[in-house]
Amino acid sequence: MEVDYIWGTSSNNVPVQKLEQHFREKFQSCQPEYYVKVPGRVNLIGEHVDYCGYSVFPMAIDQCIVVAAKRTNDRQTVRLTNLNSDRYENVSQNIADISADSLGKSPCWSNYFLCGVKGAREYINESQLKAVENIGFFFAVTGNIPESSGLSSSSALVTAAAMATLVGYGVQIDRLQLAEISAKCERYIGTAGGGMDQAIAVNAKQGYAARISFHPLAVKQYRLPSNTKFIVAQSLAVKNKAASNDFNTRVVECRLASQVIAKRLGFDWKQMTVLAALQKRSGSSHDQMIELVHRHLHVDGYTKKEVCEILSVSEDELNKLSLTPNTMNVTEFFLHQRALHVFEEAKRTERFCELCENSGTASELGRLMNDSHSSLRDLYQCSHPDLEQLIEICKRGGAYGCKLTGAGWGGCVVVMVSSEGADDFVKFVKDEFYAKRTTCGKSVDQLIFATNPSEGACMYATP
Ligand code: ADP
Ligand code: NG1
Ligand code: MG
Repeated sequence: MEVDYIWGTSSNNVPVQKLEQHFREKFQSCQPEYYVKVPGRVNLIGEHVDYCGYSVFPMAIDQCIVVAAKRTNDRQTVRLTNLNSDRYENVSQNIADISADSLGKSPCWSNYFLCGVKGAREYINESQLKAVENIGFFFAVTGNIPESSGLSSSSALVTAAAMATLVGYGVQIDRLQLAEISAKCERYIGTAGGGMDQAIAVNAKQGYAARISFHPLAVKQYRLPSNTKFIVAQSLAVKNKAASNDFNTRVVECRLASQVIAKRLGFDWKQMTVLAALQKRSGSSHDQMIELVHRHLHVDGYTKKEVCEILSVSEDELNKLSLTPNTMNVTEFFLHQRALHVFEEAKRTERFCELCENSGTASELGRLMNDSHSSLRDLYQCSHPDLEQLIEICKRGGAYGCKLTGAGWGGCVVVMVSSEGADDFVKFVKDEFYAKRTTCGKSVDQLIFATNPSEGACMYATP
């Protein structure tokens, strides 16, 4: 069938024919009307800074989520199925009843999808909503992005759902807007992400990595050094970001760091919800911000009581102004370490972009990736012992640079190697890391692979 032809048939691509067959089995022998495909991503540098307002530098990967879709007359009902039906249950949901409260209750797969459906509906205006009120959907989903591994399977799923819904409603949207609504609606699942994943998933261009900046969202495409390759390797430790408060604790620590420094500087601290806003308000360079961290934030953890005293607010006010529902019970906040990571990482990301623009060497770029990782491990404390072993092996294997990618606490590393040394490098890591572990039935080639910058989201209408 043509879809397979259009999207290629390499081992990295998803089984679209099987998806179509599954669609027909589940949905009364109907054929899909259209398909939407959204890729995962790997972030080369700029980790845990997007939600602070700083630029990031990701590229899309081949692995993706694919949704097969058809509009129905079944008034406002979404019927949702997954090719992997052992793992992901079928769901039938009235569209008008999707609420933020219900989505935030459980990070189950269908709730990620329904976040996207809700996001799409929030984007369209009253009269458009009226025009589509009799439309329901059949959706069948599959994907091959390793899950909960920092390659952004969640955002590919949410974005694909938003896009499939808008396509079905016949609503036009530009790519930057689609990225913004997808970032916003993924927050219904409970994670306070910054928008990198959805922005690259939608705006990636084959052959390019991208510098993504925020407020306003902007994307600039970059070629990567020609004599290098990027390898992605899984640590085999997984972490669902919405199932614990670790991710949101980091978001909140950065917010509190910004607000405490703002208060010390005599600014309106309630407005300073992200560190980049504080930097803009104070008109300082990255280095000057780093000095402010050393001057105004102590290294020991802050209790909630101490933060309240500094900001002169009650605990209830702090909950409302600065915390998320799942961080209100956190007892200790590490403001110095988190803010220091963010300002230094923002500076490294700028430098990485400059080097890419000005023929920087692979060693220079690799050093920045290594420094990023050390900071994520030591200041941001979001690594994992298994991932640290993998990093150590990658360094011994001759990497120019390597770091965890995505949120961390497990997941994947991204490694920069020389093009000619890539095969030997992969073999070395297979022997030293994967040969010594159980890989849960996964082929090693799925666990470590070279990746080229892929194209962003696309759709295909069946004839
Ligand atoms: P990631 O780093 O991959 O974005 P998250 O913890 O943010 O990890 O999200 C992972 C969740 O996304 C999974 O637990 C699952 O609910 C959902 N997901 C990812 N891929 C798929 C898929 N192919 N089918 C269904 N759900 C998926
Ligand atoms: P992953 O690990 O892919 O869920 C998360 C955030 C990003 C970014 C990175 C860390 C979401 C949807 N994604 O990615 O925005 O903050 O961590 O750089 O919250
Ligand atoms: Mg995610």
